[in-house]
Amino acid sequence: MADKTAKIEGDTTLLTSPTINPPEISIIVPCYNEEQAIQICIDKIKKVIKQHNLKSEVIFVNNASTDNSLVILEHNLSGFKELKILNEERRGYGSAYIKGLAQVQGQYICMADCDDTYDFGDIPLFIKKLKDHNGVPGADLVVGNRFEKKLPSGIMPWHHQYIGNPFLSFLVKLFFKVKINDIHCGARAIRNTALQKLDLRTHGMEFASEMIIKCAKLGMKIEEIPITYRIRIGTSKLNSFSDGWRHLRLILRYSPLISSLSVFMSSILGIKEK
Ligand SMILES: Nc1nc2c(ncn2[C@@H]2O[C@H](COP(=O)(O)OP(=O)(O)O)[C@@H](O)[C@H]2O)c(=O)[nH]1
Ligand SMILES: [Mg+2]
Repeated sequence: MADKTAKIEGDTTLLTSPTINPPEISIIVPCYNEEQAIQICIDKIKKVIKQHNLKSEVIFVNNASTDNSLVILEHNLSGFKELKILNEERRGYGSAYIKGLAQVQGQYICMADCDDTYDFGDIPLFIKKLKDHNGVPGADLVVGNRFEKKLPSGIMPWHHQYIGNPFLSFLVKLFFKVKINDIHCGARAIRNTALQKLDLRTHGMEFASEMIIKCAKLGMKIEEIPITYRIRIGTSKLNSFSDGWRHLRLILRYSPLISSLSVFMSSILGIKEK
């Protein structure tokens, strides 16, 4: 095990099997207490890599799990040469991604939850959308859309499916002129060159919105693809109200309407913009 361990900074240990250099694709998965689903996700990722001969690295960011997630991950190091494990002590979906995205080496980056809801078999579809075709540039960001295909009933709380998600997606479409219908979808892919321009900072679930909003504000090409969404294994880490509020607050903070209002109010009150 010792030769597979390299200290990289302060609180972080990077555990890795010998790397294949340089990967074209980075698959990154945040994980907080997902012991029931993690092995299934690992096996599905291995399968898609093998089937499509993907030149990839797979980064699991363990968010200080208190269950057996890390033990299961470490068991997989031998026999899975693409696997890397990062530990992030700071809790939060965004914290996990910020840690992982700082390490990616691939040209194309795929992201998905560690709960078996998303189909890792879709990775080649996401990559295809990112790549240029016959001189037509590919997308900078591709986001899955869970609502285009029929969802099994009860797959998510009704207030997420019919109120929270549509409302917040509507606001993002309205304010930032993006044609994305499922802004919270965790299955997405982004070009590394695009990622480098984003300076992503939020630590909670609102990270998902921040990525889309910043791409939109920079005029990047954003596309969506219909995906299959399955019933989650294990417990959801999403808190409807606090996470919903964090998304809304972020949308308002970046919205042109609110920033114009604050400039207007500042000018009325004689407050100088910094
Ligand atoms: N909420 C939360 N999720 C985390 C954290 N760290 C990693 N995650 C992972 O982020 C992903 C999204 O969370 P999930 O519970 O599936 O949210 P949902 O898909 O909106 O129900 C899962 O893979 C979690 O394991 C964390 O600190 N908080
Ligand atoms: Mg999930």
